Amino acid sequence: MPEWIDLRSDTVTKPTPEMRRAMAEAEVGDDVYGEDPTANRLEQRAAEIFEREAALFVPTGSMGNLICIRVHCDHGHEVICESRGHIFNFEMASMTAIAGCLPRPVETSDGILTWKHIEPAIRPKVYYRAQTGLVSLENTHNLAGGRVLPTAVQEEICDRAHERGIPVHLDAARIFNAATFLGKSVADITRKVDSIMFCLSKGLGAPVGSMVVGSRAFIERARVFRKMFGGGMRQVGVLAAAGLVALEKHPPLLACDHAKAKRLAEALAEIPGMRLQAKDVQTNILVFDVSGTGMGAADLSAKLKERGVLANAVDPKQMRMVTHYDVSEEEIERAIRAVQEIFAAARKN
Ligand code: TLP
Repeated sequence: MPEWIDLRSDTVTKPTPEMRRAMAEAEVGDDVYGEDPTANRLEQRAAEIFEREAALFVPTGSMGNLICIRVHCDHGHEVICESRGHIFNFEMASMTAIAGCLPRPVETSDGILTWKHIEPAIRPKVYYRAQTGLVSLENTHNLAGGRVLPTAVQEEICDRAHERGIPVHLDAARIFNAATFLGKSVADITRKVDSIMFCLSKGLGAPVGSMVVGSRAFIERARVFRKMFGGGMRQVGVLAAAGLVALEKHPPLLACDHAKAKRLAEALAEIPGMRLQAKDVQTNILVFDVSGTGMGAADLSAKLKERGVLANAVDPKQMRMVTHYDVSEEEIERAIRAVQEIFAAARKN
């Protein structure tokens, strides 16, 4: 296999030697009986770090989000989310197919849902209208280019939604990236939401796994639905051990990923027709419109692949590039040169 420079996602990160060692040496037990000491330790540490009562290890972020939706909502409830949100676009319509809920997507210009967007989408409390069961937020917002949800905006949403008896879930897949950008703790930036799902297997680098965090009562119910959805795992400590290394050691590394994304954005922004502002890049994701260059996103993706760089088109016009610890600064420079060469060649033709 050639050595790819893989900018498709931070999900591609491989476990570090320290993670592999921890996995090999993990103490394990049957977690369905609550007897896996490593999984229990990971759950306890996640709860402590988020300053909540309890946490639950789940196989994927998608299952974590689905579990939270199912705990909060009944069949027939509506879930308000941002129209480019992951739960609406990339989770196999599971909130409908499995949790029996109807997504109520709301469009924003920049991915940042505010109470002004949400309030008109709430259903009136009359028996002949489906009821709003949940507001689901995303921080950082993946398809909005890793954008960080300002804490004050999120807290206002929580206060207003709670006044109406509506809970708020946070798809916090990349919450450590948001915390790094804001220079705050993850506990401080998630204080008012009712449930949190964050991923160990993205920028934090664990091979598998996400966490659901919330009150003890919430997590007890989440454990029931995890089992119902087929996610009750047995000697899962081998995975939790890598998750513990990710959680304890990797958050400080994310600032480096952000610097690499900024550098990439600055260089790409110089290419004529590329719609991208380096100042808008806050974390480790770039989503940018290439159509002004005269080249489609799929075409650029294919040309990059010929030069050893992997990056996905998210639609005919937009590309996504994601930085992570398995792409070095030197590889970022090589990726930049590849893009520059592609456009220089295109201009000659
Ligand atoms: N995102 C993946 C793809 O599914 C798009 C990626 O490469 O970015 N919430 C958010 C905000 C996510 O970005 C993702 C994964 C998930 C949830 C789901 O996590 P997994 O992949 O563990 O189910």
